Amino acid sequence: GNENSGRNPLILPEYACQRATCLKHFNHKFTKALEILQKHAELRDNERDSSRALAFRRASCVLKSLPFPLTSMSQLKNLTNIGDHCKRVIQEILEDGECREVNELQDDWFQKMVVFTNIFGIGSATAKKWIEKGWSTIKEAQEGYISSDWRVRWGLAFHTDLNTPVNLQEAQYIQQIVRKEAETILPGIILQITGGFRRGKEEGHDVDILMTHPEEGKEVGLLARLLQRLQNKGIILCGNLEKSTYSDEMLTLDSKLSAKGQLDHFEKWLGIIKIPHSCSENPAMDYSGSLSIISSCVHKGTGCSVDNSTCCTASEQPLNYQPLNLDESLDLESKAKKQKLGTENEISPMELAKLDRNWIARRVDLIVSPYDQYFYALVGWTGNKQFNRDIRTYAQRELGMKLSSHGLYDLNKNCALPARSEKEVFQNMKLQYIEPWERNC
Ligand code: DGT
Ligand code: MG
Repeated sequence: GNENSGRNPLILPEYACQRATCLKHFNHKFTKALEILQKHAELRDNERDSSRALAFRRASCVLKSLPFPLTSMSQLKNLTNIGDHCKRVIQEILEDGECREVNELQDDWFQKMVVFTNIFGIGSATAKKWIEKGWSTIKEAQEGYISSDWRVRWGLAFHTDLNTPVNLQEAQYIQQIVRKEAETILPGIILQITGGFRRGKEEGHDVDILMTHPEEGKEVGLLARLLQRLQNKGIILCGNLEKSTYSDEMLTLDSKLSAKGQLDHFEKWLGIIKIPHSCSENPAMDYSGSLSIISSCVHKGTGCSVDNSTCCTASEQPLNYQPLNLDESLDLESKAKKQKLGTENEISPMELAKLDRNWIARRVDLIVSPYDQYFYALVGWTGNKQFNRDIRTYAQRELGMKLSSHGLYDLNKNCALPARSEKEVFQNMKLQYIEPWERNC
């Protein structure tokens, strides 16, 4: 073949959305180090650090795409996105097998920050305050911190559960429960696991499920009804239903949807559910019986619950999901009565976590998209985050288009570009199709 391509396989396209980046690659030694630098910069959390964090991530992403293990600095010559700082780190690892700066970064402060920011609902600002107070363990935070945020109350209480990675079988089990209930409410529904599992990861920190229906408008009201059913089954521990805030002008205007932002305006539920311990042994089995047994106690949040509007454990906000039809309203009424009777049994998340139990708490995100936005939503919710950043930047800089999870807008021609498949999303941006498992930047 072409002499140049044989000898010089080192020219990679600039954007990650133009090349494959897989979970398995040849340069973990280097990418792990660069990602520690990235993480450290993220945790310090100021403006200068966040652009440094991105630079480390971009360099790491390039090395993940290399089709061979890096053995000499000269191999980096034609590669973009690898700055001087990254080069120094790579060189040191090539020479000494490790990098002193990276080793020294992983100090006490870093370790504590990682532990604390891994708690659901805790960001680097709170984590820093805890460290300033002299806290270094989850236990200290559990005993000393009173939060008005339901995520933090449950995140602290169920820290052990939520920090045990979700495996593929658990993800499939959760998908199966959600699918069964969703199909009962809305036959013909399309439902897809997205996030890391769709990219081929075997473990994750949560399960992301995206839903739509091919008939426009049918998806409206689905999520509230679905949550009501899941709640009646006793599966839901807590969560927050966000209404859709989308309107068409957001395709062009909204900075929340920019290359930097990962946010969107879909109706979604972020929460915690419980699944049987045993489900990863046999995900095909129907555990609905055992789940209703598990669900027989009612839970109550701890701390000052000033954010009732966003909290929805069975006892904190029994009427959160506003069912649409009469049947379910009746159902709700009897449920509310039952809950009144059961108030003596209410226990806090912390007490609930300490019970001898046959279930484990899992983080779940449920997202509903209208069908005409679905394939853009699918790309956005498959990620990963760095892939999203890159493909959005590419669209903006190279095409003058605005990409988000809601669609693609051509800023020159002033029109939206619809897509009826994920492949069309890529075609619309003049990109070769990149498979989900090649989006692990
Ligand atoms: P994991 O769960 O640790 O295995 O990692 P991922 O890659 O599944 O990350 P996750 O669960 O935080 O989010 C799934 C993907 O969805 C992620 O690649 C970026 C995207 N994403 C996360 N949150 C939002 C959001 O609020 N809006 C949009 N459009 N995308 C989001
Ligand atoms: Mg995920």
